Amino acid sequence: MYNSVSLTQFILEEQRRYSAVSGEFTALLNDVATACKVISAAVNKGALAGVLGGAGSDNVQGEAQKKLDVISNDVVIGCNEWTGHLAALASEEMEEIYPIPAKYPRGKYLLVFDPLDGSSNIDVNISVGTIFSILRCPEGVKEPTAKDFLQPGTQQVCAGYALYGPSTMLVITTGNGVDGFTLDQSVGEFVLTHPKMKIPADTKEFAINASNSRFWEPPVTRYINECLAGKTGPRKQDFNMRWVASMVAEVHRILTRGGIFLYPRDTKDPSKPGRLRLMYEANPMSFIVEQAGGVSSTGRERILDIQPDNLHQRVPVILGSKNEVDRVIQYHKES
Ligand code: AFP
Repeated sequence: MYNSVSLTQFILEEQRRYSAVSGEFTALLNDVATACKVISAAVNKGALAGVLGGAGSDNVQGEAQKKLDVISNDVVIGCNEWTGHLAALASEEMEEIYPIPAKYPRGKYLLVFDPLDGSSNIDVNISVGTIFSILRCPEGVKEPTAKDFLQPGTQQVCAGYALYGPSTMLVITTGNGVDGFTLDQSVGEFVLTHPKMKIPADTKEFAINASNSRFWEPPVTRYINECLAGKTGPRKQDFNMRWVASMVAEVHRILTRGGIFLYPRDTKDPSKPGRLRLMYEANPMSFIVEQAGGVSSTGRERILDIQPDNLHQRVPVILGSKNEVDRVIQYHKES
């Protein structure tokens, strides 16, 4: 007998424990998990399925799309548009929202997602992932528009990511802690392997794209310089640096063993207040990080409190182990 706790069993039991979680939500989460399994299979086949390389198009951010960006976007839509649980979807890869077509029933939830985060890593066979956030469609809205998605991160019903690494994992929160599931390829089920993930408050590991250092603001330069000074500096301890260029992989490492991740505000492109997108990168990851005991901030404010004004808006992100993120926030205050 298979006696591990599957994702389906886990969310059904959560649903029974917390009446706020409806059967419709449980079914939606299962549909999202199915999409992640399909994407995982495509990522895993790689060159064998001819899915590597560019798609020959740009997304709304002006970034060159990879074939797998486009495939993953289609998979998430394909697994969710007919189920009756969603009113609309929005994605990094689509300029406009995708209302559920009239031929299908519309549900009460909105799904925002980055179908394949870190996709510059695909062709070099390094971990990538899918990030998602589930919101409620505002009461009484029959024809959702982009405005209905513009809810602060505190309103998220659920957030999660799938990590396509040496193993495929799904990590989710519905506001009752963070739980991690590993895909058992032999039976096609996500199995609970990392219950109640917690981020240690202290860390000696930081992640930042140091090639941007000349564009950083003084509080970030101060923090990183102190880390680099190691034992001989004011922190009196050595630090280690990591940069995967895949936020899913960085956040997963931090959930597993602690750390701090920074994509801070910089002066590289004055039109962009940060690199990462609020609705489908920063918000879901901040919900997860906070639920695991960590902190997530722009340096000036809590990310989950930001009132979005645009579906594709960018924000600075500093998240991870509480004591380190609090220190960076303090440096911003002192600056
Ligand atoms: P994509 O989703 O467009 O691949 O971007 C990945 C990402 O948003 C995030 O996952 C990384 O932390 C960051 O970009 C990497 O940025 P650099 O190119 O500056 O390393």
